[in-house]
Amino acid sequence: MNLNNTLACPLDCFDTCEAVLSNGKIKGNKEHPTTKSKLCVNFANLLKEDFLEDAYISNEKVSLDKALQEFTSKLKEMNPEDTLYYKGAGNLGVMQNSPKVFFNNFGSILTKGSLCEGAGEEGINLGRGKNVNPPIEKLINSDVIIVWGRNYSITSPHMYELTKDKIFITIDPVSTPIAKKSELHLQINPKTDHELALLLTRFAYMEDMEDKEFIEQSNGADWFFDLAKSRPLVSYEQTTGISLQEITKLFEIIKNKSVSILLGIGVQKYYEGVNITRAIDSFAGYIGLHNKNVGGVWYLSDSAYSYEGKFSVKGKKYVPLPEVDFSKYKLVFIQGANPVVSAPNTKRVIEGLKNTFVVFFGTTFNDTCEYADIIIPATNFKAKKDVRLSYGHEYKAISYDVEEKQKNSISEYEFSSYMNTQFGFKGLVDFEEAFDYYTNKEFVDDSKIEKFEFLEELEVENLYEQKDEDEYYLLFRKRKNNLNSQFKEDSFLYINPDCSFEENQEVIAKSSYGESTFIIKFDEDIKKGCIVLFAGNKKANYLTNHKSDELAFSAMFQEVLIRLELP
Ligand SMILES: Nc1nc2c(c(=O)[nH]1)N[C@H]1C(S)=C(S)[C@@H](COP(=O)(O)OP(=O)(O)OC[C@H]3O[C@@H](n4cnc5c(=O)[nH]c(N)nc54)[C@H](O)[C@@H]3O)O[C@H]1N2
Ligand SMILES: Nc1nc2c(c(=O)[nH]1)N[C@H]1C(S)=C(S)[C@@H](COP(=O)(O)OP(=O)(O)OC[C@H]3O[C@@H](n4cnc5c(=O)[nH]c(N)nc54)[C@H](O)[C@@H]3O)O[C@H]1N2
Ligand code: SF4
Ligand SMILES: [Mo]
Repeated sequence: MNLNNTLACPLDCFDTCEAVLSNGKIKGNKEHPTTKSKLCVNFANLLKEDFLEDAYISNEKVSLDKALQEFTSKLKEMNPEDTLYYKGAGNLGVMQNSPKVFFNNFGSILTKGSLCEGAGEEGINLGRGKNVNPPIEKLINSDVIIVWGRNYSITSPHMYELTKDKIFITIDPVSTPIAKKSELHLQINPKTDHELALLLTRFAYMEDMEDKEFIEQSNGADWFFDLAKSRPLVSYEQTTGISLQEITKLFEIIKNKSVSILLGIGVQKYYEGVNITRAIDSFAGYIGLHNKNVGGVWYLSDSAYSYEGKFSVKGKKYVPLPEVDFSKYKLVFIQGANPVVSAPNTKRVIEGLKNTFVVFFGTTFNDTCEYADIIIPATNFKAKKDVRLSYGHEYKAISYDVEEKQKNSISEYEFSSYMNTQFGFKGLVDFEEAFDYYTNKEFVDDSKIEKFEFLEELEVENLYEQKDEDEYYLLFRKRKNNLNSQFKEDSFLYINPDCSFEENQEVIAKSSYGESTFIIKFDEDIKKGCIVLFAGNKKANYLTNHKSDELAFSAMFQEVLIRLELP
């Protein structure tokens, strides 16, 4: 294999596929351990993407140099504290982190927390002391895979391909494609996963399935078990929507089997998302899934855990990402993000962007560009070298520049170097040094948990207690044909046909944060009482809350109830 013709898929996705350019064609690299087969629709869409070829100042096309000069002089007028650096997940290559070094040198406000996996990550951290997945071999070798709040076959199709012959159990309010392939589907009520984890823990005890050795070496298992004992078993049936017969069936399936849990972001998009996730990981600890030769729990792991951060900074001031109020700054720099669609509380986001000077740095003209005063085109992934680490498994993907960059574009690294020079700041770590480091650093298995800390206290404000009969839970899912707000979105509102509305009818959806109109589509796979919107739906976030969760500065897109009305 020619070593310098691979391409890493830059998209925010568990699989972190590697492509290869051969005979002028870009296709999946069969030699990459997790990619193997062909790439997905989103990658195909990315190859066809209309990348920005011009810079803009106040909607006028200008050269890249002009835009950079304008930005530099604008920034020179600013008090650093009045500027914000906002980075999204448009490209997950490690070099994307280089602009943060410049903005930190300058003294801009940075963001902390996440719109994505943050609450769950903190839940895992609090139990394990880190968020590292076991090697994927342990997943491939397990007998049973419990898919918990994750749309497994859609959001990680290549990982799924490696494990498709397993016995699956799915825990999800929606009958997802993986739920349909499962031996057992627990169609749980939203935001009751912590209760299910406690119920399962009770059953595990009754079935003599606790891992005494692991419990002995950990802290707090007694407290955790007390939490599980604190309610009568049958009371969980009503709240979780899952019968004790179904739980019995689950234990029949996993008894004497090696078990893995694939945890997704569905369980943690709530105010108490940290502790809900921690309850699940504690159940896993209780039955001994951690630190074994086979099986374990996989979440969206900290992909850079064992790496030195070549571009890491210690900022002076951070704001929580979901809560960003753009209007508070005189200038905001938005890189690789589309907050007009992806951030919570769209009305607030748009008002904020209208009241500040917006600089957008990205590859495409997205919804956020409508509010940009300066647009700086970023070089597309085929024309810049980078390395992608994976949050799904331990294999990385390497990208070489196999194409000329689009005109008037600049890579993130070049941009940062340019800006550092303009301001006389010290340079970045050498590009080739960073690239070689990330490319060549060998995998070390850091997943062993030294001392597990079980969840000892749990207080959750239950949505089911707040919900009126005519209100709906709001669920979000990722979709096969788009990647968050990238590529063509699906703007319908999906609901179980057993409702008082008609298909194709227009409805106004209202929450306490805002409202928006949608066209209804029926879907029997959705649990009654829930509505589903796909991530990337341009109107979705008119309904969502911009406050952070309890502990992790993470967004809580599903901490909301919806009323539907006719216009
Ligand atoms: N094709 C495609 N792939 C993607 C993406 C994409 O947009 N498109 N996005 C990427 C990104 S950014 C991420 S973060 C990952 C996310 O990957 P996943 O974690 O698989 O994300 P979702 O599709 O949101 O799946 C969440 C699942 O949780 C369910 N769910 C919702 N609420 C609850 C609940 O309260 N309890 C339980 N048990 N389940 C619940 C939903 O019905 C849904 O099936 O996927 C990545 N991969
Ligand atoms: N309601 C609701 N909202 C959600 C979600 C949900 O499930 N429901 N999911 C959340 C999740 S999990 C995530 S991860 C976020 C994602 O939200 P964002 O981080 O905003 O990501 P995208 O919407 O994919 O927008 C990425 C943009 O990055 C730009 N881009 C692409 N490649 C490059 C590049 O190489 N360089 C630069 N500079 N720019 C590039 C493109 O212009 C693209 O428009 O959305 C969150 N928002
Ligand atoms: S499955 Fe994910 S990583 Fe692989 S090509 Fe598609 S978007 Fe990229
Ligand atoms: Mo995400």
